[in-house]
Amino acid sequence: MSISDERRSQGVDAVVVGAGFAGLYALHKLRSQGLSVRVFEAAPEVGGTWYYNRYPGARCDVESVDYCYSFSTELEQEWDWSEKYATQAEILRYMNWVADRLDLRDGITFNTRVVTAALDEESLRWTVTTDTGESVSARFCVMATGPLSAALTPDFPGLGTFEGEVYHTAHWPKEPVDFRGKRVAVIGTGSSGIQSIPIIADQADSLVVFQRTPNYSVPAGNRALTDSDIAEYKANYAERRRLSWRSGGGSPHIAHPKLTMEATAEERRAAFEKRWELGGVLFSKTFSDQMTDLEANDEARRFYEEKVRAVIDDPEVADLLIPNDHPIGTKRICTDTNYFQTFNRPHVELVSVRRTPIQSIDTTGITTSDARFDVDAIVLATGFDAMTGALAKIDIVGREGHTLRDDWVDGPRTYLGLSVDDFPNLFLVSGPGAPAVLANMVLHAEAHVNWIADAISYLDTHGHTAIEATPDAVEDWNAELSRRANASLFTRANSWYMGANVPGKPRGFMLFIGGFATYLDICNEVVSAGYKGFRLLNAS
Ligand code: N01
Repeated sequence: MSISDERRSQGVDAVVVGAGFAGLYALHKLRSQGLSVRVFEAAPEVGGTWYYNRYPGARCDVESVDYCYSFSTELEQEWDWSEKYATQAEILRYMNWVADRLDLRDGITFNTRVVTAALDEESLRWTVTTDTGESVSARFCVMATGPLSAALTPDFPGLGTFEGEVYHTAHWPKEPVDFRGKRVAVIGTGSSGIQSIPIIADQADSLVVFQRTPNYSVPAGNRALTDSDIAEYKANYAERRRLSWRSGGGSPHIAHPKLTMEATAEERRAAFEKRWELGGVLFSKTFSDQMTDLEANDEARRFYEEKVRAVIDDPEVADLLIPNDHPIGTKRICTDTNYFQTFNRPHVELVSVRRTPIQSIDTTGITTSDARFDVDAIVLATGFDAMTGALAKIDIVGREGHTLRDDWVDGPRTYLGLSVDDFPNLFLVSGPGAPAVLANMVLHAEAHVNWIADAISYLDTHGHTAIEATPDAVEDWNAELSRRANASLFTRANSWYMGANVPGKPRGFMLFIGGFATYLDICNEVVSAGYKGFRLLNAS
């Protein structure tokens, strides 16, 4: 069912861009406050990045029981997760179920991409236009566009001439892809590559993996959840969520009580071993100082190296697969099932494009500086223009014709990752400057949407039209982000957190690394202090 033509022409209280986790919750939350809301979604269905990233092996690296909405006990109790780490398909089923359960579909216009959002400085309203020719006036714009939604395809010379199949992990087709009997190349060894490579290897006749930077990857330890697991997590959900909301990363992880080097060698080993057996990305948080103290980080890195070397047959291949150019955890640790073991298989080859760069792609294959690889299919697991890419695709025009894209030409600047000076009533969900991808993105989206919804209520209760970050608050927040990042090891990696994966993108750490709970405390303090750092405006 679509929204009536009458309502379309009237304009709405809020436009939400994107129907992923953040957009769906924004629609539900703002509607429940009595606001009229239109959501625009470029895809034909809900899901956001989980709609598109349907590559083989795609799963979330946050446990399924944590990576789902916490705002409704009914949703928590009614949905049963089948595995510790949910597949993309299960997450998408969950999101569709939520959309139906909360009657959200009639608020979403699918197959429609927002192309511009322009501020009228007098009325302080936004006009949003779409690629289908719609134009909607809204008081609030909520950009639920996702930090990892703008796929990045490097400019390999000749890629367009390749006559075989080309896939990007972040735009995987809906129809099943069958690699049986085929020679396949995968370019990229981030989370997407590392998850898909073992499965593609199972199917393909031959697989060649082009790796630029080796990545740290920890076995997921995935498993089916039993009935008793499900009963237990449901019985304890409230406590699990309480811990998550007070945690550093939005899931109920508690680091070892000692600092790394305060622990004895035996305690350290036991702690790493325990965390390794639990599996996954939280290995980087075994001890609380792993991301700030290089000596501590080295201890974790050495343990890691020992584990990984033990499963790779060829020591020279192991040398190539084990990172030596960045501390462990300074790029997001990947979570895998049999990734390193895949390189023991006779039909799988690893090529370091650091040593032998890709020079060109032609109709039948890939040429590096010292070899030629004829292939039938190329899989680009080359990641995203993260944090800013999706926003930069929209012409967002604020005061005096300033575009967000131009204002961010030297790197994104926000207040709290939520708001930008010169763009009143435009809210970012999980924008640059927030913990965003360093936290559980579902709880993070809830936190941001709740903050936005409360701000809107505050404006209405106090008779204001709009809220806008001050330039000073934005400057101070950016300085705070840098101060915190520079005191950590994060800036030592050429990561997408730093914008380093996109040629020409300004370098700078784009996230708040002080932890999820600390960040939420700061956001609450801002509110308690009467929206400190914001101007509250009235339309002329
Ligand atoms: O992308 P990435 P991703 N020539 O940027 C390489 C989340 N996620 O889609 O490292 C050759 O990490 C690039 O090399 P380098 C998660 O937060 C989560 O895998 O830049 N190679 C890298 O190896 C994750 O961190 C899940 O030197 C090129 C790869 O492509 C984020 O999304 C699953 C290249 C890109 O890796 C992004 O992950 C998937 C070039 N020109 C994603 N350009 C889970 O929850 C790039 N590369 C488990």
